[in-house]
Amino acid sequence: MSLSIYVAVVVVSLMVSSVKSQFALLSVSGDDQVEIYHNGRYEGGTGRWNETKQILIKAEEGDVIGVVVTDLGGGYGAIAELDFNGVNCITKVNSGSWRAQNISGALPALWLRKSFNMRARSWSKPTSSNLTPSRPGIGFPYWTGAEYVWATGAGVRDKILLRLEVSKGCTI
Ligand SMILES: [Ca+2]
Repeated sequence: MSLSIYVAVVVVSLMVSSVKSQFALLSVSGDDQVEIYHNGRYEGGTGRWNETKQILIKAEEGDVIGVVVTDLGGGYGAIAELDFNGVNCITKVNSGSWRAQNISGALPALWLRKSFNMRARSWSKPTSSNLTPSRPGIGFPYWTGAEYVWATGAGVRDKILLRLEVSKGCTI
């Protein structure tokens, strides 16, 4: 392949990929510790209840955002928001596109895969966290309307999972 054809192929490939995917800003805070995954890849996290992690990711529809939140006692809660395609996909009590599940022991297999079926495994809309102080995460974009949430059946010193399937039509 000549250099000019090679360059043309690379340019077209980049154009196609830029149409399919775009940069999205993910913001997460949790009481007490957070781990963030994008399509199964670890993207960072926080170690304290009042920290906020913001990550710029290259996302497209169907991608999976997974968040593991661990409470170590006292107040508990998690809040997340993905700014994708001009839509703020926010965590909200009994609403929105994020799904939650409490967890004890090992993480469920394949939960970070696109093919994972949340409905078949009883993932539900996030519930209220009644033990989170008002807006503790420093620097979180609260203006988006995101709320601190938790998961059904989880209490103090528990671990929950939050999962979002990225979509242009993210419901809030
Ligand atoms: Ca706590």
